[in-house]
Amino acid sequence: MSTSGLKAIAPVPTAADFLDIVLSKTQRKTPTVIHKNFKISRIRNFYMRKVKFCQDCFDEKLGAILTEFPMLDDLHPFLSSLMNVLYDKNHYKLALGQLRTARHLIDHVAKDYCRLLKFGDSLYRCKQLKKAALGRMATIMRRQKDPLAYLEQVRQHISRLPAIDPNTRTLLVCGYPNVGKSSFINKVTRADVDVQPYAFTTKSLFVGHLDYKYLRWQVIDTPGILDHPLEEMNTIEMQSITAMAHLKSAILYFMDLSEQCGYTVEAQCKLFHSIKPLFATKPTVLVLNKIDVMKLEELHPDNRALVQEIIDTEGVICVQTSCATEEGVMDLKNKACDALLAHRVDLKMKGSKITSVANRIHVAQPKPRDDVVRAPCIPDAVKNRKKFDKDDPDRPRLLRDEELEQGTPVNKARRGDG
Ligand SMILES: Nc1nc2c(ncn2[C@@H]2O[C@H](COP(=O)(O)OP(=O)(O)OP(=O)(O)O)[C@@H](O)[C@H]2O)c(=O)[nH]1
Ligand SMILES: [Mg+2]
Repeated sequence: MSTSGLKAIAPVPTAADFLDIVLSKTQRKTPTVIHKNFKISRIRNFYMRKVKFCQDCFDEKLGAILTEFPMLDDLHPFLSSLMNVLYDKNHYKLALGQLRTARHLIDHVAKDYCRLLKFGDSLYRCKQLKKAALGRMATIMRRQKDPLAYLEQVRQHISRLPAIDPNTRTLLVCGYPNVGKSSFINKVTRADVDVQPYAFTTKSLFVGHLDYKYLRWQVIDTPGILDHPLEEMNTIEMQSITAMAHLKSAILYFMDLSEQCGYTVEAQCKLFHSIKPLFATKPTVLVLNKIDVMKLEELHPDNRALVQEIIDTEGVICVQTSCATEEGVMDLKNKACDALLAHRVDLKMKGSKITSVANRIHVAQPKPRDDVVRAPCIPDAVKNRKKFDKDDPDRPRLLRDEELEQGTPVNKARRGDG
């Protein structure tokens, strides 16, 4: 199914369906024959059993929902942050909280009425008590209409989320709208993201995969973002920000120097500086796209200085590409992957794991124990050995020499069958 860490969730019924299911199950699965001449203890038990069974059903079904929907705090920071952006953390927690309360209330109703049923003195009284108990449980459940409907919407949306694995090697493609981000991911992966000549074509995260150095890489296409404060960003832009902030990845910041995208080079440079803090510790590639239209060298000097300033930033790699002619596209892929690999090795060298490995390695370095010179000893026989030289008259004769003189293979001649 979808995102690793977000497992498939069973459909959430509406409040009305929920009630129907539980009440009809109670009716089907509990005894139906009762008579007023039965012993009163039997009558009481008959109704108590119905109340208890009904409560168990509610408990089980609500419990299933509560365990299936993930607790945001247990998820990978990227996933919990993405869920917050898409579904609003407070709303989500509130909905689950309401169901938890409902389960609790239903439990209490059942307990209260079972206690009353113990003192029921006639079939009629007991039946009335059972009816009241089920009625009150139903009322509680009917009030869960909104949280149930909301959770069902969330569930459907989660099932359509792209399968992003927050723990694998990732290239994250970002930048202003309309600069060619989706065109790139379509070129290097088998993803088929919509490409259109207008801004905000991509409205959610997309994922594609590629192979490089026998490893599997995930490439994430993000919606374009504009340069404005975080508070003013909409849900579409916030998905990009979330990915940049929480995914360990290489950042591919796309720019369109031709300004065909509808945004100035200056604005695109400003956005880079604004969002830079989000990926300060990640390998960053500045991608100058659409070089079939405009190259860095052809740019107006003012703009060029702005771009150069980014290129000169420490740790930024610059690649010029064109998704139209495919020039530089593979180069970009390779450089980005290599940068991320190098970065991951760096991290491992700094991490705590390296010390536990280093502890098990001992490099011996011999120290001189006295001043005696211990020269290497080479036997005379070895020293006096002469290098084989074909033209040396004193060299040992070989079988091959005999062969050449006689004109027949020596072995055959000796055997006499030549
Ligand atoms: N000339 C030229 N046009 C390109 C190049 N790359 C992309 N385009 C065009 O630019 C337009 C936008 O491309 P997209 O890939 O949709 O851009 P995007 O960055 O994904 O845009 P959003 O999804 O809106 O953020 C399309 O019309 C592409 O054909 C390029 O290298 N050269
Ligand atoms: Mg796009």
